[in-house]
Amino acid sequence: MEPIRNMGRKCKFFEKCHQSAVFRIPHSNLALCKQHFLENVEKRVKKLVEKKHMFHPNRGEKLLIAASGGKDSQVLISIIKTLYPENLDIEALYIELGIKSDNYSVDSGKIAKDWCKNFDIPFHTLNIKKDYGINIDDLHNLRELYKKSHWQYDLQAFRGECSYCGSYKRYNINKFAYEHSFTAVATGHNLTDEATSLLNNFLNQNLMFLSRPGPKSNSKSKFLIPRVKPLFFISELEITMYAYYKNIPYLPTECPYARQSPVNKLKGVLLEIEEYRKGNMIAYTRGFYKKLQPVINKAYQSQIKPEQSEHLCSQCGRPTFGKICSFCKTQRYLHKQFRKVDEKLHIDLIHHRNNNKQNIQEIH
Ligand code: Q46
Ligand code: ZN
Ligand code: ZN
Repeated sequence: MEPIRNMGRKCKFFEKCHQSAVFRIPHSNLALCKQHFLENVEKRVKKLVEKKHMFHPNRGEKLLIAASGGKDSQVLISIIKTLYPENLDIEALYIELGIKSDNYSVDSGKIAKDWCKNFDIPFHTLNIKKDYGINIDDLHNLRELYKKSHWQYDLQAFRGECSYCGSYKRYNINKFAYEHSFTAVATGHNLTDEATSLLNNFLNQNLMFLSRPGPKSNSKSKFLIPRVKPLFFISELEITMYAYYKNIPYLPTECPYARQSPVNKLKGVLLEIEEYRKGNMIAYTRGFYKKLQPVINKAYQSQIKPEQSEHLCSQCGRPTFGKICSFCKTQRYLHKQFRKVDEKLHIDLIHHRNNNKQNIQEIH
């Protein structure tokens, strides 16, 4: 979708509307006025929710929304409450990541909380520093220390703040949803994010990620609560404009670590392609999930050996293919790294000598 520069154009909504058009949807080349643009976005979200059976009102289902204070989750909350004002039990979970730069975590938590309060949505917060002794700033400080200390091996093994952050969020949102009997978890992932991660997975030839279904997860494990992405086919620009026209508050500042993420550069490439191939992003994402994903999924499933079938992690009790799940493995590894820094350089980056001693002992 692109903003229309020539404001003299009329809305093309079934030729019935005589308002000035404000946007053109690239894949249908439809120019729409503000009201019909908002309705168009809501209609497309509703269609996907129903087609994929993401959640249903009046069936006693409990939906957990992953709230971040960013535009995607703020718009998601607004659209869901517009489409399903009642008869759907909704709560929100905010993960406090401990990002201090620009007051990022504090401000985003406040915006998310206020927005939920506006709709009477119960709001929960989970603080990763309290639960695991590490937050995202600690991880960033660890990376900076690797650089200064010329610990090349450790620096190369460091996956990046966003990768660790994503795993904290995924693991904890699912754990919370399971422990509190939610029937689905909704996240604000948009088309631009999805197309970008698709391209990234192509380039990395990551069969496991490429085999995953798009807008709704399909795990058969009772421990994994279905994850749904109602904004899957709504672009980032559409979401920004939806927020603008509906006066939806969101944190305008970007997370300081987003800029360093290599995936962010791929997003720039896709947006450039979109400039000269209008509608490319949605066509390529739709096409992939319709034609290629089923083939890749079949090929990937045939590679899984019987002994890789699902067990429960010996440490946290969550489902895993090994003895210990990847989240617990990562926790062990990270705590080991922080201890190494402490022992070699006498720098107690996460204060684990005092505050988190019990947590560390549990992990080791
Ligand atoms: S919050 Fe976390 Fe994002 Fe910040 S560290 Fe990266 S993943 S950019 S959505
Ligand atoms: Zn119109
Ligand atoms: Zn585990």
